[in-house]
Amino acid sequence: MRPLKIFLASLGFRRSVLGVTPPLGIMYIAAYLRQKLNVEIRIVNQKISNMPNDELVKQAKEFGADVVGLSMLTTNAYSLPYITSNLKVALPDALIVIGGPHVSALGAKSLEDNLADVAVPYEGELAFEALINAYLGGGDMADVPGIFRRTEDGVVTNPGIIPFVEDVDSFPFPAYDLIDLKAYWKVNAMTLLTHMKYVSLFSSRGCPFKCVYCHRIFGDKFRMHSAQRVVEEMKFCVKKYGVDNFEFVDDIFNHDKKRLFEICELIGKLGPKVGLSFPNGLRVDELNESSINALTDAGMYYCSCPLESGSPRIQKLIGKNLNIRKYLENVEYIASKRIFTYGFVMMGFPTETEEDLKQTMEISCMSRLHAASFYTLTPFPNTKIYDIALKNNPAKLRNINYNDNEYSHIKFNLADVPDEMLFYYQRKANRDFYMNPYRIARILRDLPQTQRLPLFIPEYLKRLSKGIFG
Ligand code: B12
Ligand code: SF4
Repeated sequence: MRPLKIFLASLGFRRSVLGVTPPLGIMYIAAYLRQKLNVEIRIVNQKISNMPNDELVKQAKEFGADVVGLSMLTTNAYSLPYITSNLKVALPDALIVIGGPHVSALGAKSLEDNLADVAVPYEGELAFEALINAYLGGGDMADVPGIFRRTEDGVVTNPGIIPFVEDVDSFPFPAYDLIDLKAYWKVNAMTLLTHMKYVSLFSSRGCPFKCVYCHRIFGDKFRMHSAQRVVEEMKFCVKKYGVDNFEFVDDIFNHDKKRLFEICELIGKLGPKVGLSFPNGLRVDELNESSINALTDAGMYYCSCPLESGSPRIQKLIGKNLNIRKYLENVEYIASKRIFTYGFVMMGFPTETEEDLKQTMEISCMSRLHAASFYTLTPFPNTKIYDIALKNNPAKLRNINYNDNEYSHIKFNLADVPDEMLFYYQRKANRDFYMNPYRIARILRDLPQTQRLPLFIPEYLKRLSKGIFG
């Protein structure tokens, strides 16, 4: 029997300096499906070449796809209506499945403005397998729990929830062979560095914390790849692709302290020296000097340090409950090792006052962070912060447009201060934070690829002028 042809695409366009990472979600799904079923899979990441939508549809048709799986963030979902209606013309018999963070956020609504047949929220491997078995006649799509289906009577939500896989080591390595890894080495990675032979690793799934702005796509139970498995994957990438850099994009890599030390020890035995970066995935107040030493010895050179808010009241409100004193101490210690530290800060939380904004700015400026981004809170559906905003101020949610939004350009304001004040504090934070000769000297000393700094000046100027020109 000929293999079932599955075309998997990650949607969206690359804009400005934003990074493009290998599409791990569909790479994991591809590896899993080909282990379980007789399938031939092609992967396309629209962002890597800014492939036009028509070209994407053409490639799916040329491939002769029986099933098309589309993956996307909410900010990238705006092309779904166009892509799915053209796929329906090009491949009238193909099953179109959508998944990824957007479906986890919007649920059944993700099928409303487009022609996809099925939508899968949360972890995708088991559900996709069950769907394909049903498509091939070995079951009924109505029996796959927790998915959304288009039927003659409209969109139906199947009862139950898709189970999360407990033993994540049972997943094969993501399908590196189905992407052109070298293409990712020519564009900015999530660290915004480039020209590194790197891969992204997602070494654990799920997070037990309860930040109100977060989806927790992988549930609230921390499920981790074993240290052996993580380093085995690294070894595989080193040997097969000549990789010498690893970007961890976990939700909370350091949640299991024992595993952190084991991974670092095993990396030490890997042979060639590798670089480690954490553009995501470290909860800084859960680190201590010995874990920081272990990560540094293992090769860490870049570490993002999410603060979100410097106001203890807001920390409580958003459920992050960061220990700010410990955060500052740890940032200082990490930075003292000349590891580039990058702070993530958010402004515009519901009920946030001028006093809270000032506190956030002061904590950021007094920290030893090398760099920081002062973002605007964006409430995504299916998060608690969205429900809070809906209750406190529904009018503010009415005009939200997620399309193509990215980081600094977002202008929502759910705080208790006028827009002018919120944007004023974002501009001031950007000014006061960076206009510090010691910080500038440390950036120049510790940032890998300092020669690329001029590329970020336009972005910085946009941030410095946010709200001034409308
Ligand atoms: C790497 C990353 C990025 C990268 C690239 C992401 C990408 N794929 O394009 C960069 C740096 C560019 C980025 C940017 C942003 N990001 Co980001 N990012 C991540 C991060 C840290 C890891 C992604 C990853 O590789 N996960 C691992 C893989 C295995 O998971 P996955 O892709 O979700 O896939 C699984 C399921 O979703 C599902 N699945 C996925 N695709 C499909 C397809 C089908 C057909 C099926 C059936 C199932 C399925 O199965 C997969 C395996 O189980 C996640 C956090 C997280 N926990 O995932 C946030 C996350 C995806 N980002 C998020 C956000 C908000 C953003 C920004 C919008 C931030 C901002 N305000 O500017 C920007 C987007 C800007 C833009 N315009 O594009 C949110 C998404 C929310 C949403 N509703 O879309 C997340 C979930 C963080 C969070 N906890 O809220 N991000
Ligand atoms: S620590 Fe990170 S992944 Fe966990 S709930 Fe908070 S934002 Fe989400």
